[in-house]
Amino acid sequence: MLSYSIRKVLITNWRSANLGQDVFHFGRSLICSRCYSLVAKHLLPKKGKGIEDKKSHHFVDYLEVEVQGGKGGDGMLSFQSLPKKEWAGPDGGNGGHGGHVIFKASHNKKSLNHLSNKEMALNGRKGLSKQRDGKNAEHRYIDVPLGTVIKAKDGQLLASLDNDEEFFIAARGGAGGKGNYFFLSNENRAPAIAELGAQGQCRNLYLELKTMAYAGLIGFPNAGKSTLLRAISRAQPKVSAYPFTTLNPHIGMVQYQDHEQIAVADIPGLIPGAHQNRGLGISFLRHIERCLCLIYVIDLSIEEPLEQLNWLRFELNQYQPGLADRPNLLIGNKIDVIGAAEKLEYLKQEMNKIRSEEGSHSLTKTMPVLGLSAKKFIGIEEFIENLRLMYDTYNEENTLQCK
Ligand SMILES: Nc1nc2c(ncn2[C@@H]2O[C@H](COP(=O)(O)OP(=O)(O)O)[C@@H](O)[C@H]2O)c(=O)[nH]1
Ligand SMILES: [Mg+2]
Repeated sequence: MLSYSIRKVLITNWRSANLGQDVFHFGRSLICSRCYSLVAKHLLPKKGKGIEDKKSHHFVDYLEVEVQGGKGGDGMLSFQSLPKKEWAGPDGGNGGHGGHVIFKASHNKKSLNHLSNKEMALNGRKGLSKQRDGKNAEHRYIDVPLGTVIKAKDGQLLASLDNDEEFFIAARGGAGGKGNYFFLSNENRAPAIAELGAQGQCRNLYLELKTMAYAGLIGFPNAGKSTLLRAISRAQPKVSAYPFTTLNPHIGMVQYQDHEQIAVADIPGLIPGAHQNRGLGISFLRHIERCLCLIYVIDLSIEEPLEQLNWLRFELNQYQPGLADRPNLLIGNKIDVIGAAEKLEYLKQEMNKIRSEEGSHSLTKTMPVLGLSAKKFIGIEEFIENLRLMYDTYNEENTLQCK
């Protein structure tokens, strides 16, 4: 594990370096050429994966939920009768209040998978005779990830839960009804009325995550995004030789020796014309918007990989100007295929031209363009190490900006 100061030196060196000059490989390790220290090594997934693909859970970062507060308990209508006092007066207790539905931010949650389309709180209990009030229902707390944004049906922003334990009352429970003892007065010594409990609030809300993952795998169908995510993490997106095998985003966690974890998302559905809602639609571009950095995955087995890169960048920029220039890493996948190495060289030159243009993120200017084979595990380690370097540099830059 690297100490903070060594890491800082390493990051500064790497940032100021020209392509690949300040980090080199010694055996299977990435070494900084100035301080000769190791970059934190990753931990490839060791535990066996499930046999069935069906078992994999896709990642939910946008959800419509109907929230319903609990109903208040009804008030009791009752009159007391004692052995020597037959008309002892009213004694109906009040009903208990219904529970609220409350969204609470928690660092333990990473996705909205656990939420269902309807979330309800419990009802309050009825009032009883002998002036016994019904029990209030417990509030229903639902944990959501940090950075969850809650919006109303018309798009109005209701809450943004950014800190641990922050909460938002999504639906209020109904108040309990009053029992007839409550209505006892000098004017009315035997009130024969009791209230019903109020209905809980019911509304439709939209929940979305501000940040879905640190890095998103961006590429056209069949580029090998899902294969790559399977190779670097324990996530199990479906892999097949036909387009649209993966229909939902999947998230994998890449783990490192120093306990750092980087979330990487496999985002399917990007095709030419996606920004005009073609294919699986514009919603997939919205997923990309929620990634802090991009990993372009280009298929080196096709005739014109450069064209694929240009299309990808065009689609992203059409959806949101500047999106394609977020900090990024370029990957040429399927390097095992004949003729792929030459295409990769060409791609490197073109990418360097794009990156030298103004507007590109400074972070990516020194990032190498990597060739790998996700299927045959060639170049995976180097990719994971570069991912970590990008992550560290990104954090460093952001802390500097905050100061
Ligand atoms: N030869 C070769 N084939 C690959 C490689 N990576 C993925 N594939 C194949 O490409 C096809 C599409 O892969 P998939 O991961 O589903 O692509 P996705 O649509 O981008 O998620 C599958 O048949 C994979 O086996 C690779 O590195 N080399
Ligand atoms: Mg896929």
